[in-house]
Amino acid sequence: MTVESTAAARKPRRASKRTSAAKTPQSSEPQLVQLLTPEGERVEHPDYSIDLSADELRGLYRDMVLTRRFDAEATALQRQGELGLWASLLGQEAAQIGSGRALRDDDYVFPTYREHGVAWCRGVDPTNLLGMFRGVNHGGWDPTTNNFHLYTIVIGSQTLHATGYAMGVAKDGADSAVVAYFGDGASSQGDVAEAFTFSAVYNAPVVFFCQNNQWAISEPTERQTRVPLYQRAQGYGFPGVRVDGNDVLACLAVTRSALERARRGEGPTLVEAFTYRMGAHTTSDDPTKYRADDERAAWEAKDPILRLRTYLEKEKLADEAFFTELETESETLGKRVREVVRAMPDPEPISLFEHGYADGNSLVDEERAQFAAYQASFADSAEEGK
Ligand SMILES: Cc1ncc(C[n+]2csc(CCOP(=O)(O)OP(=O)(O)O)c2C)c(N)n1
Ligand SMILES: [Mg+2]
Repeated sequence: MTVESTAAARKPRRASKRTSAAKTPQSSEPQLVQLLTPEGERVEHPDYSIDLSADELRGLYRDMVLTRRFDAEATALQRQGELGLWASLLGQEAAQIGSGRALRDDDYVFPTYREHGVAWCRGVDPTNLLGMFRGVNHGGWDPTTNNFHLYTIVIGSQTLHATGYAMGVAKDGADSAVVAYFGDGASSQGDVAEAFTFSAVYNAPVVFFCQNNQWAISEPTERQTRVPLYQRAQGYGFPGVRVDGNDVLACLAVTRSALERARRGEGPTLVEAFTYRMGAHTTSDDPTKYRADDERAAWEAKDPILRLRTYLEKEKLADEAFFTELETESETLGKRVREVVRAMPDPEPISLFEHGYADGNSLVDEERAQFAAYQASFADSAEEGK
């Protein structure tokens, strides 16, 4: 590092309201892998090709629309007090559906807290995602049913879980692969660096899928890295690729290729899906405090759903009836989500102690007993007050 760059790195700089014109390493270079432009034009890439039927293309569109509809419903439910918190995926549908649809059933996924589109692809009922955000359970689904691990909030830790799991897959001699999802902010965590090292030296069949949505709460990506994120992989000895994260076709093709590489025993790949968090970090966040409106407007022009719709319409791969039926299906989904969430019963407080250990634990048993006594003490005092 030069003296100048060290000084620049140390110089305190508040994350100012960034405009779309801001010069960052990410915006100036390099080329993204792209198969569908923001204008809905199909383009070819020398290393990644894809040939999908009209049915498959409509399927990807449907996945993205329904995921966005579910996400909007969850945000509304939080605003109505039905959920404690919600982390929206708005804008990241292509990154999640493209990568999610590249997976085989026997592959295993380690998500963050924002992977609602991937959960959809894994066949997790969307209503199951909401229990944790309503505060009625610690997860809401059995990870072994859909090979989709529970949401992980401790930033970056799931990359280590994924690496360990992938090392186990390799030892079992299976040809399935593992995907670890994480964000641009998570890329600064020590856990991610350790996961990169271990997966590389053990040649683990894992794909690191980083959704660079430009922000880690209020910190822009230029506070996470001096080089484009995908280039980090080079230092660990495995390939990295940057894909247009708003292009569902490119995300599918690139993830498929990385998964195949992992299955062939050639080790990890880092995929950087270059995308944008259109909404707030969570419903507790107010992005108007730290980012400029024109930035969001610039990304709206690259909307992942709109560009596929333009392509489908232009190529006459979907007719009006398809879009109308999908709208009806979306509304039915929204209604079902609302009804199921509102009917979720409050748990017994003592159930807090469940699921920590598969075979029980004496300390947890002791804590459970203490808590039971504490609860009983309320009943006693109510009795005494009579
Ligand atoms: C170890 C740890 N440190 C800090 C936090 C608080 N935190 C929650 S989300 C977040 C930002 C993560 O940003 P990024 O990895 O870019 O993912 P995104 O939320 O943008 O999808 C932080 C710092 C946490 N949950 N865990
Ligand atoms: Mg981020």
